[in-house]
Amino acid sequence: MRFKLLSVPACAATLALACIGQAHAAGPFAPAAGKPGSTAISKDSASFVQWATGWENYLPGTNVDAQWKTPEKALGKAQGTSTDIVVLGDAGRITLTFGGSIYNGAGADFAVFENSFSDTFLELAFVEVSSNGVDFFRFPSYSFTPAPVGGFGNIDPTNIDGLAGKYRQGFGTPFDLDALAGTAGLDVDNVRFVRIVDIIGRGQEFDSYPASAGGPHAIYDPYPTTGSGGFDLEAVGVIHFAPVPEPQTWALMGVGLLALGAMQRRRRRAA
Ligand SMILES: [Ca+2]
Ligand SMILES: [Ca+2]
Repeated sequence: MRFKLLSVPACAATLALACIGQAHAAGPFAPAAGKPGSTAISKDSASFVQWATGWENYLPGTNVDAQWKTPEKALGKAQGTSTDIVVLGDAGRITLTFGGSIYNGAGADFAVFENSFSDTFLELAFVEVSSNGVDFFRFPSYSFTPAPVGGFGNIDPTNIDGLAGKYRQGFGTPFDLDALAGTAGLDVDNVRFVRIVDIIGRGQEFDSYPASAGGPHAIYDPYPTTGSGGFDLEAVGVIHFAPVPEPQTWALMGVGLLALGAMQRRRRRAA
């Protein structure tokens, strides 16, 4: 389950049962894939009806070797492997498109797949969405990891919410557009762009934890990493999808209609 913002500071009280139930968990959020209460969604889930079909504005950050800079690897179904990825690098980013719109149905609307080989070596990224391709809006996120973790460090997924990279390869981190409902400039029933923004993770990016409760928190993830530094994007799967014809499809249809009209005019003249 996904904890609401107001529930977070109340972990000791209203969530006491949940906390006791996860005696070894450090944080209040959903645990690793396969554990009770996890929000991870398998790449093979029937809930996925579409995968990313296009990309734009791939802007890799530092610490990425050339072999990992193939943005097409983020398209199509998640493979659950370590190598079917485009690497964002430190502070890198990419925008994905879907041949239609993601809409805000019940529960999670899409999920982001990373290639982590374990439940705790987690490289994180912000997730942003846009209806018009210009104005992007970031999902609220929470990071309770208390201190920097080093290049081969581990973080506990129960300390992470609202960030891509929470789960190991083969399992998507879900995002529910409901979290952004009412945002001026965003139509949550017509999201056509998803942008993934790497978090460097040495403490200069911050979560959405409210100042009134002592936030925001610095976000930590394994740093430094090299070669395939930063977020490794494998796929984005869509759960609530409305296909719309791409501009080139409309153009083809227009050409077809014109040709049809010309044929009919020729037939009428011949008759
Ligand atoms: Ca939703
Ligand atoms: Ca990072």
